[in-house]
Amino acid sequence: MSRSADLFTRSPANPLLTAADWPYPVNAVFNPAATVADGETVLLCRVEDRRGISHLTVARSADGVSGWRIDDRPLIAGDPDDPISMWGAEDPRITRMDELDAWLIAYTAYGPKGPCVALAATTDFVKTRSLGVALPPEDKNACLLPRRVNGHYLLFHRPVSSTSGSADIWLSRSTDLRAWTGAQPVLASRAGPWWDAVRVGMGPPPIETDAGWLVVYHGVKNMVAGPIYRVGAALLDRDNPSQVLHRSDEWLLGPTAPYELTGDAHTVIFPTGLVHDPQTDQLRLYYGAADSCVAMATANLSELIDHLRSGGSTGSGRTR
Ligand code: BMA
Repeated sequence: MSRSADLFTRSPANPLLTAADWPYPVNAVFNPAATVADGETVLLCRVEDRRGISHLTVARSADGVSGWRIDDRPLIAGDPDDPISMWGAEDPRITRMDELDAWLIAYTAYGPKGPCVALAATTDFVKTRSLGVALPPEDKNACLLPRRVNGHYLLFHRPVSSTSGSADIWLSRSTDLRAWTGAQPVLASRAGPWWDAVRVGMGPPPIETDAGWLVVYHGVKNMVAGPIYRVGAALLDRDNPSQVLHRSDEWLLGPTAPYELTGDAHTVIFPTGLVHDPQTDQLRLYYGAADSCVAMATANLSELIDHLRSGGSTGSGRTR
């Protein structure tokens, strides 16, 4: 069995994108959604402007590592007159939906009402069609599965309980991508000293494999010096994705590189984009580092699945 610490390898080109690369003045570039379109890697980056408000801008690259071409304007931004999004758009995830011949973007719309889940569709990453608010505050870290399961579109999301304060991964169902019902808990934060005890949230949209849906998620532990955001993984049942088959006990990637340790938020790896190359079986995990820049790490999909099946804990981890 591979050791959990050896599964991911950081790109030698990290950080891939920083504020200094941007074609207009910005404070930070991080938490990128990722997909492949027309043979190119497309990242939809969270860009924090010099007011502190975030929008989402596209960067494209032939190899997913270098030669980035960055749009000179946002693809998605908040509306200064709308209390739902006047504080910006954050933390997107992109799902390719073959059934719709489109990409669906789930992102956090932020305003005085709190963060909520918004959806938009695009066919070209030049213009989008808003599908509105999917889930009201406080909810974020949402992403869609790339296909329907038992006739339903499935949206993973992370509501926060106002009574217990728990912040766990749930899923909801829809037949029209507008009305979301049948919410069910999927994966809970653990407890006590665990690395994912305080909060968990879905990372990129899960990837379908023979062993189940591969989930990459972030977990948070609070330290005296502040929170640490790390990366874990799990496998969900293909036909019933609220069922956790395996979950990594150890984190698979934690902040150790200088660009992950220091930035606007120290000690943060926030995974939001995942691309699989079936030819090489390589996974590219794109993540925000220290809320300041975009970085990437690679892994082998089969090795990751073997690791989860042989060494991950079984069961939902619903410890609260
Ligand atoms: C989360 C989100 C992310 C951010 C992370 C670390 O709550 O707001 O956008 O990257 O915190 O600060």
